[in-house]
Amino acid sequence: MCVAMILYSGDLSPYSAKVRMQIYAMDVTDDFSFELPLAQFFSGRLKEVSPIGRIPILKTNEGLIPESEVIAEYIDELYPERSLLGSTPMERANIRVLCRIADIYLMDNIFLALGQMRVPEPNQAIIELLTAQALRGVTALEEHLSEGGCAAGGDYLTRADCALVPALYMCDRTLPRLGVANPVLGLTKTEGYWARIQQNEHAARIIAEMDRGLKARLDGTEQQRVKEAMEAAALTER
Ligand SMILES: N[C@@H](CCC(=O)N[C@@H](CS)C(=O)NCC(=O)O)C(=O)O
Repeated sequence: MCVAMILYSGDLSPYSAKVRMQIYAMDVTDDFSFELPLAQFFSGRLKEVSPIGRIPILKTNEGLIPESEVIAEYIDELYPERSLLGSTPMERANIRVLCRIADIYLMDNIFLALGQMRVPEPNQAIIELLTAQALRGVTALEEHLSEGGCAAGGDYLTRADCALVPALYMCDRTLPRLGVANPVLGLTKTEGYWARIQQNEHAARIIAEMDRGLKARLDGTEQQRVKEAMEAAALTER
């Protein structure tokens, strides 16, 4: 299978990082290119590309696919011999539960809470409501994670690892920026898993990309690139 697909994706976007890790782990990177339409993304005009207006978005020769979990399923189905979804119905159910914990209970809540860092007067009640939900998600993760090995057990990566690496990155490096300590600390299985999975080459690659994105956001490089992209877009629109 050789299809030229474009993944609209950002370094720091956890939902994008999840899909990139899957592509790296399935060893199908040559079939994809990775881009971010900076001017559209940062001016809230990504809806011109896809109605949901959020990354990741996968552009295939059949059309556009939004939503990281739907893209992940699509990629798994494109390369069934390399699928990262387990081999029995119960394994697949377990992997999907871990993916949902990562997405819905961790990433969604932390990502929404982060929005308060961009407003002039952050609302502490909103931050507390959302981070409490993330903490509850981590407690559930502790129960669902496998003891040792990868997230769903064994030594092989699954989509659960691809979703959990960016989610746990946010717990580790993002939540503290909101004044909340990493909730994973002290949870035996989750803390051990996070230490272990960072040694995996695909996880390490994603973490390095997210670090690069965080650095660019904090040191002003990202803002400068966005400004240049906006100026270039304004020139072509004239
Ligand atoms: N449920 C979506 C969430 C995607 C999402 O929120 N992406 C963020 C970047 S991490 C985004 O594009 N935000 C732009 C916005 O909120 O306007 C998915 O799983 O793909």
